[in-house]
Order: sequence, then C-alpha cells, then structure tokens
Amino acid sequence: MRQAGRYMPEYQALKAQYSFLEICRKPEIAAKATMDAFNYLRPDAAIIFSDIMIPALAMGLELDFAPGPKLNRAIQTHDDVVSLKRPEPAKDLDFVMNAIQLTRAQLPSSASLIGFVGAPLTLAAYLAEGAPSKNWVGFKETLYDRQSAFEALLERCVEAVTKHALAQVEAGCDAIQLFDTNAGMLHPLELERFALASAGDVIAALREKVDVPIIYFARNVGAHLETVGARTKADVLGIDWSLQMRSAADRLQSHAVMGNLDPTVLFASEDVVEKRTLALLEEMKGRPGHIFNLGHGVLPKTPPPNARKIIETIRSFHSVEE
Ligand code: 1CP
Repeated sequence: MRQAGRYMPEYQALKAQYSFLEICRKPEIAAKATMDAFNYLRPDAAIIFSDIMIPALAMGLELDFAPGPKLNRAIQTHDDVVSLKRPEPAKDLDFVMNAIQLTRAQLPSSASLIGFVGAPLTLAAYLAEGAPSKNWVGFKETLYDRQSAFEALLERCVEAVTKHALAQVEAGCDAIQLFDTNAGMLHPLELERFALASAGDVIAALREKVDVPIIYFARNVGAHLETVGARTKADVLGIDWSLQMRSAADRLQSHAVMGNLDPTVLFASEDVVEKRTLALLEEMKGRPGHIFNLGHGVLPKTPPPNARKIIETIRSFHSVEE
C-alpha cells in the first residue's frame, strides 16, 4: 500500500517539479512514480499511482491536495447529490487508464498491477465532509440527519467506483483493491447497512463483468471480521495491524488475507524490521492464501532501506522453505 508514497527520494524529486494532482494527471509521470518504487523494492505486485478522490473529478467537483484532498464544496443535501455529474471514467479520467497502460508495459509480466478505488462509504464520507477531518462530524451528521440524501450519495458513489474499477481492469489491471478507510468509524448497524452493503454491491457488479481478484481493506473492523467477509464476499481481505494475523485468518476460512505488519515497525532498526517480518511469516506458515503486506500505508519519512529489507527477508524465508 502506498509504495510510491511520500517517503521515497525519487517521489520527492517529482514533487519538486509537479503538484500531486499534476503527477496523477500526467500518465508518463504517474507511471514513473510507480516504476521507481517497483524497481527499488521489487515486490510481486505494483499499485497504480493515483488517489481514492480522483473519481470526484468525474462527478463534476473541483479537487485539490494540501496534501490531503480538499473539495470546492461538500455534498450534504439532496440538491447537492442531484447536482453531481454522472461519471464516465473512461473519458473523464482517461489519464488514469493511460497511466495503467504505460505502467503495465514497463512492468515485468510476472508482476501484477493493482488498480484501486475508495469503497463507496469512504468516498461518500470525503464528499460529505469536503476534506479529511478529526471527528468527521459533517459526514456523520449527513448520515444520521439526512439519511435519504446520504443513501442517494452512496448510490452515486457505488456507480462511480464500479465504473472506475471496471475501466482500470479494461486498461490492464490484474486485481482491484477497495480502500474502506472510514468504515471502522461506524456503529456496527451502520457498518453493515452502509459500508459493507455498498462495498458488496460494487464487488458483485464487478464479478458480473470481469474476472480479477478483488481485495477489500477496511480499518478498525476487527470485531466484525466474519460479517465483513460474508457481506462483501471479497476474494481477499486486508487486515489492519491491530489484529493477530493468524487468528484473523482462522476467522476467515474461505478468504485469502493480506497484511498486517505495523507500518511504524519500519522506523525501528533493520534488525527489528527483520525480526518482526520473520515472526509474521512464522505465524502464517501453513495457512494458504496469505499475501504479505503492511497493516496500513507506508508512512511519510519511512527509511526506504527498511521497506526493502521486508521484501528481502520474505524472499530468503521462502527460498529456505523451498
Ligand atoms: O504508491 C502510492 O503512493 C499509491 C497511491 C495512493 C493510494 C493507494 C495514494 C497516493 N493514496 C492512496 C489511497 C488513499 N488516499 C486512501 C486509502 C488508504 C489509506 O487509508 O491510507 C485515502 C484515505 C486517501 C486520501 C488521501 N489522499 C490522504 C489521506 C488524508 C487523510 O484522511 O488523512 C492523503 C494525504 C492524500 C494525498 C495523497 N495520495 C497519495 C499520495 C502520495 C498523497 C500525498 C500527496 C503529496 O505527496 O503531497
């Protein structure tokens, strides 16, 4: 997650020349951001360079990053929802699809390319709030007080992210990840009714049209993992770092699992990074369908050699095992 992110010197060099949105909009530069990270880390899969808020542009909103996303207006009423444009990502967001094609052409054929979208609930939360927030009161107030407007907004988000994910697969992505960063801030009733139901709708709609693995990552939903698996029916569930990975996996028999090293381990010494990576590999030994990953995104100021150390450690662990 966030391989190119804000911690690599190659990315900082791009940022000295272009804004974040310019990098997203210039396919050659977006592909370079992905490839710089891929070439340094050499993981099994690369993630495209974009952001979960990019579909807001196709919904007719103005978007800026400072560095978190900021919209020109928040979407909180029925009239606001009705004013949103029906997105046509293949046309409105052609720069994303062009970046995917360029990246796919540069990646070795053995490497997978992961496309991504925000899950409907998380995209709706950002649209209702207008920007990241500490308590997300604008989002929660819309959800509690203007429920039919919020439901209409969620429906528009289902449409926007389904179309955007389909266009990404058609452009060459081998898997799709849904990020539901905000799902875990809901009461269990709202988690199921709004977040899991809408993510499940996107996943079901994608399955009708394309045959790629679908990864669902929600944060802070550990108490409800079984429900998350059953309601979304994702192929792979991302697990955040608050859970013991093996017991999370045991609770999700029929799903592959992805995760879950604490991203702040990467600020420790190389020795600790290696020990914690090996501990997680040992814990998951014999459990088919474990994709090693962090339990959330790589943080700014992470020392790049520690990110590479994780991958080297996994490779030597598996070569000894074989
Ligand atoms: O390699 C990569 O960096 C991959 C591309 C990527 C991904 C997968 C970016 C680039 N963003 C994301 C996902 C994303 N964006 C999520 C879901 C994952 C998560 O929970 O972290 C979310 C919630 C966002 C929204 C967003 N965009 C934030 C978070 C704001 C908050 O609520 O605290 C931020 C800071 C951005 C901007 C952004 N997106 C990506 C980058 C590299 C940046 C920083 C821009 C800069 O360098 O100035």
